[in-house]
Amino acid sequence: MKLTNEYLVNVLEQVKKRNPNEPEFIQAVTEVFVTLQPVIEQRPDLVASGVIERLVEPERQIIFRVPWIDDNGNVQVNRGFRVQFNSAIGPYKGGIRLHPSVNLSIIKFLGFEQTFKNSLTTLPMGGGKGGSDFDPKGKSDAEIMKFCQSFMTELYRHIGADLDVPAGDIGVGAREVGYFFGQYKRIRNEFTGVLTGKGLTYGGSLARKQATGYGLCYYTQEMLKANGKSFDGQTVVISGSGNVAIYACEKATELGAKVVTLSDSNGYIYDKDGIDLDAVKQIKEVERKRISEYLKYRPNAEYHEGSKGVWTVKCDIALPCATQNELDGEGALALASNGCYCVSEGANMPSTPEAISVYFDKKMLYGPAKAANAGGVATSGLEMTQNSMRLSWTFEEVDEKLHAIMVSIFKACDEYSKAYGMPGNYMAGANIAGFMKVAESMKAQGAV
Ligand code: NDP
Ligand code: 2IT
Repeated sequence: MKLTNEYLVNVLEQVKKRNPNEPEFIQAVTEVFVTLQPVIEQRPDLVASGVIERLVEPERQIIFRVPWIDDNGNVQVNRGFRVQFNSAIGPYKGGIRLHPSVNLSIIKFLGFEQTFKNSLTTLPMGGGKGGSDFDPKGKSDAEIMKFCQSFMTELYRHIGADLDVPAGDIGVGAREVGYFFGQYKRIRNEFTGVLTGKGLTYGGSLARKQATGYGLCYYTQEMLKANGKSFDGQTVVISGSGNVAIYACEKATELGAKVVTLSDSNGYIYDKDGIDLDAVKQIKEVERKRISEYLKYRPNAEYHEGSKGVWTVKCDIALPCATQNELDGEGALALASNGCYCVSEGANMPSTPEAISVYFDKKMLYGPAKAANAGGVATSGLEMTQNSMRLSWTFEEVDEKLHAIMVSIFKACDEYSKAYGMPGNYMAGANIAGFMKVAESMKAQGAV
């Protein structure tokens, strides 16, 4: 699909002019605009109320210095970000990413997509995202704590349980959320549900850790079912070996699939007998080591340098769960030529536009990130609910709600794709369904 709608072409030109040097943000906006064309043609009222121009401009962007002292007594300085993108349907909500590649473009693309994703969850959450170019790799626990405390020493004044509720993303799990929470509580002198993904002893939700990976598989299962297929007996390739990848691997295996790969930024492992997840959890969650260590547990598995090679492994279903633009046109063609018929996204924007074109050309099933990985933030929403009620639900209760949400997200993608004349295009379905709720809310609240 091409962007031909004159109005959207003009707005996109403005976005490009106003945000030079932000390729990821422009990529995310372009994808959404292409799929919104039929809506714009039918809804001149949304154009008249300036919804589109407002949607692409964050409500607030905060950039700050994060100084901290390393273990050698040296001062280190990182850059911190929080982009509060859209609060039309609820308080800003979205993760914090700690990775050396973090910059404003990446945080803005993530915050923009989060707005649509959160809308799809059916829960009242706006869109936001934050992060820093801090690299957690090789840092001691004390350094991680000092960084997190310094980051929160500025961030605390911009967030709150009814204002903006951060959580984890790349490089941020329960350990970092714990340090953020402790510092927030100390400065504010207030114990509130200001972050999600917390530890279970102080307000965290059961099943939040599993939620993104499990949710990805629940969504994919619905998409497969609607197309006469299932996970049972299928070979699955997963990239990444972090929080999303691990629990996608666990659920896909439980649903009868054989997962044969995982990766990190250095390379990928191939285990033809199926990934031994206990070994992976030990390496990644306990020891925080590289995925190449897997061969110590399973000497018959293979390790290959270079993460992109993972897409050359023969499979039926691919679940990219590492990072943006990890799967390009060449990777998509390699998947297709090996018989892969389904790509469903655990990571945010893992497929380049060229890869997405291949999925459509080859008539593959494509589960877009905003829908397929929404289980994480949906369960964060459930954590907020539990915190507000000062109650906690059992694992089964949360998992059941997560499952129901993912089923309803697939249903929305399917119905909207059909209603706008693009049956089976779940990317368009997700973008339109997510957009409609936000757009109606923005129109109703006036030009704010
Ligand atoms: P983790 O930090 O737990 O794991 C990230 C994984 O991706 C690691 O294996 C990491 O390898 C790999 N990775 C990260 N950056 C790169 C890169 N530039 N090139 C190659 N590999 C890379 O993060 P999560 O599992 O939480 O997040 C994975 C993806 O899922 C991200 O896109 C995130 O935005 C998305 N997501 C996460 C949710 C959550 O709840 N956590 C919810 C929804 C989406 P290495 O160790 O070598 O860096
Ligand atoms: O991209 C995402 O949806 C997340 N990193 C989870 C955000 C959250 O608030 O749980």
